[in-house]
Amino acid sequence: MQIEKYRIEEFNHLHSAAHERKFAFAASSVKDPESILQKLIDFQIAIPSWALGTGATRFGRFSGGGEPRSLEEKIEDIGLLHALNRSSGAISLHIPWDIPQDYAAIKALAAQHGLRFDAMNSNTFQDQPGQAGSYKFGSMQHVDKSVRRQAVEHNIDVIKHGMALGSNSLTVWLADGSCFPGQLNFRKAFRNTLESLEEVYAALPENWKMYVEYKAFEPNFYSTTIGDWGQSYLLASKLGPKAYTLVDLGHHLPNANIEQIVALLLMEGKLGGFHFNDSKYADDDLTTGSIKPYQLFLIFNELVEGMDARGMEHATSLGWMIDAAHNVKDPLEDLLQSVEAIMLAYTQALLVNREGLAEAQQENDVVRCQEILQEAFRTDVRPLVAEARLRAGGALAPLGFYRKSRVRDQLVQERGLKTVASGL
Ligand SMILES: [Mn+2]
Repeated sequence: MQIEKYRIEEFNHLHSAAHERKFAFAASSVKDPESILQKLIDFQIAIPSWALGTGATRFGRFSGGGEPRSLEEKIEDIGLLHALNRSSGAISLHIPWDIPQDYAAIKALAAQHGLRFDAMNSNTFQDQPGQAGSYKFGSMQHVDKSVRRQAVEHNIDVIKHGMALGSNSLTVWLADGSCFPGQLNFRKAFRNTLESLEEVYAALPENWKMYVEYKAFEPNFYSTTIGDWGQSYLLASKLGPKAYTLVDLGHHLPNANIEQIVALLLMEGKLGGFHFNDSKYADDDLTTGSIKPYQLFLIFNELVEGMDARGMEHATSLGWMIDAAHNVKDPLEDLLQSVEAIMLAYTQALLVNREGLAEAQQENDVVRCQEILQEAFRTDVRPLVAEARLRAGGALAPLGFYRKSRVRDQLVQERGLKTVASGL
């Protein structure tokens, strides 16, 4: 389905008086609202193709109706999101779940919805039908060279799919590790992984980036071969200038100071991109901003400060992606909430009084430091985000529009009630 522009305009018209009042107030209390609005209009977050169906736990999956049954329908779903919020203008594909049959047709469909192809994701954490070697004991770390070779070739394949679609980055997340002490020689596993990644790196086109994602644990529970930002940073540094660390918010041990990790990686020019989600315990893949919105703000605070210090473009110099999928929400509503939370945290970070903060830090005025950060965090920036969306042609309230126009009911009518999104 497509959402006609006039329906969004009608909806916005109904809400415009209330919005204008709120926006006038919000704009009057911030410095240079026009430049903030432009930054918000430019900022786009890639939607992962695997987040459009209801996610699952190890215990069960409760599929909703009207889920996308093909890559084409996944692109249509992201098109719906982007039509409503104008901030979801990219898709991150997972191979082999989303191998296009016809590149030109898929590119044309994406372009029709205003979407570009963000990072491509490889998969060596599952065995695929007909595959020669098994990843049961790892992929790029594997003791058997032929399994490592298979993993390398798969990643090179993913790069080729990405080149055909106009993507320019590859995200590598490895489930490699061990479940029991003694199972693995850590040094050999790391060296094998480096050697495998070097072969993939050598196949990267000139303008491509490689993101090396880390994760503390799961599916392996004793050791993970790329388990933290140090291991990822080490690999990215050894690989070369096209390799970067990717930070997934859910991939840390409890209470890790993610904002500090972000600040240091940025300082070293090795932060590549993000997988946004939220969590209470570990890799819970919950809606971004649903549990720890202050942490999300603190991360954006470091991002804005660090990118400005290096003269980086906020919108384009890092990869911004969501990586979440869970069991109980309509996936499209969940993604609308996630994108909104990211935009709010970004806006609040833009409001931080940088000079005041630097001065207070210099004077060890701890109280003032906290006041400055929380002044920005507690500002209601929703009217600013809504205004940016309005100017970009989106809906003043994307979730409100989605529910009022019964988008999910229409998707169920089109696709059926018993659908299971392909892939995850
Ligand atoms: Mn991730």
